[in-house]
Amino acid sequence: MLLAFGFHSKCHAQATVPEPCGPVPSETQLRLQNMDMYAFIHYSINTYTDQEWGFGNESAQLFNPSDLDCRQWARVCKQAGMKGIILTAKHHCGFCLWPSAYTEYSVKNSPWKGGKGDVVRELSDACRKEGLRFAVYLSPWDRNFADYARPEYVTYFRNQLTELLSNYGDMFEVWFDGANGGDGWYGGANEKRSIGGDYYQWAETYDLVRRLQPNIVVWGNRGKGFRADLRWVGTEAGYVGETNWCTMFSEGGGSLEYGAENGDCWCPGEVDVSIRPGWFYHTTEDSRVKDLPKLMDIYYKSVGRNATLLLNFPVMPNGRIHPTDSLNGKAMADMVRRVFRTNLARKAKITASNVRGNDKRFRASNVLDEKPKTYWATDDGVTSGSLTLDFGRPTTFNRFLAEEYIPLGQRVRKFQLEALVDGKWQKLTDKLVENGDGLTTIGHRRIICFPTVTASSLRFTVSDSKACPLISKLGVYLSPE
Ligand code: FUL
Repeated sequence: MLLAFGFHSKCHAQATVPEPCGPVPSETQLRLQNMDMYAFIHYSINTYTDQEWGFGNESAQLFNPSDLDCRQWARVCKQAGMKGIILTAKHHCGFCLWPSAYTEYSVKNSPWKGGKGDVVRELSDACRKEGLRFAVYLSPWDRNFADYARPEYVTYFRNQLTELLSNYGDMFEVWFDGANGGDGWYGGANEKRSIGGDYYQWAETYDLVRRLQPNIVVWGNRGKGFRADLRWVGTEAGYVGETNWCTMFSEGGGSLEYGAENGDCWCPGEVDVSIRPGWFYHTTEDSRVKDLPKLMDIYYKSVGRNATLLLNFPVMPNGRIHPTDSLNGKAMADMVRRVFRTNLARKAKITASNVRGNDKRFRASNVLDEKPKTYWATDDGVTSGSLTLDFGRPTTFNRFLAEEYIPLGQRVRKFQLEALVDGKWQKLTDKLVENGDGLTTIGHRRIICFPTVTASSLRFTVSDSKACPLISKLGVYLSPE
């Protein structure tokens, strides 16, 4: 035994685990990134006034759904593949969907359930029943509150945050919208107000959030020397840059669309987009609900580009989600399931150009074992390398997926894909990007769409990386065109 053991250790190098490269995600950021898709629900007084932004003087009496059903919202979102829901507990108009103790402008002064209702409660319960996670949007701007833009409002804002984060169970995210300041009702003052400097003292406000909900991710503003846990991607049209780093600069700078390769903090992008043109429900948009091809395009340009997808479903005045939104959301989830059900790479023989220390803990086949904690790695200082999948026979496909082991940082700058067709290597390009032959970042997940090809082998080459590449998954799929 002893002899055998000694022999063994001489023949097989024991490579060290790679060092982290640059900033790495926190546990809560990782958990959020693994959710892939979650829903927004926009619902407020706006739903009853056909507006996108209420002025703050609309009567609470207008809030009177005949058939409010949070269980329906949760089912619609679940069927659409969403893992959680973020509710507009308070939008810019200031109306609260829960009976806040700090204002009269809430459901408690509406006819719905005789003023005894609480939408935040009903939806948080429904989410739990459907196995979804729950979260809230609390607008920092409040066009109803008399003291908005004065120090008193910050206390009010934090009191409301405390109510929401204390009384409705675990939340996965809190969303602090950036729209802030301008005209509003402000308790009858009816004027223009603006805020300056660090009005909300975000550092303290974020501390409060984290004290109340240690496992939460904050979406929102940057303070001096720090950023929120997630970033806006600079558009609400449903895409992020094809190059997309999870890193940003905490002091500012870096691109919302592309991230910052040499950033000093982990701040992944979240693609927020509505299934309709508006965030709130408008009958006039019933024929403009995004359809399956558009939703798939959004999926590939968000989840497929190293971001999470936050897809909004507006609620109708009767208190339900429209059937078209529900059907189209479900069609997207069904298609995603169908496309990614069979990973053709799992049937292939895989070889690597370089395996870290020839140590089998870092072998090529780790990318096919469906275990997120195992990965293929090269030796330190080896910042390029390839994995070749030999299918053994002509195989037809049009989608490629790769994932980096991001707990040790995002590394890959550039990669290439080639297919062996009739004995010749052919380059595959990203058909969703103009000039898509230069494939760039991977991160948590990258999906490349290309015209259907029949090949006997596929070669994935990392051509440039910040440090030795760590790849935890490869996938090859055939999608209906
Ligand atoms: C924006 C807001 O002004 C919109 O009304 C909406 O809530 C969207 C998600 O964020 O900035």
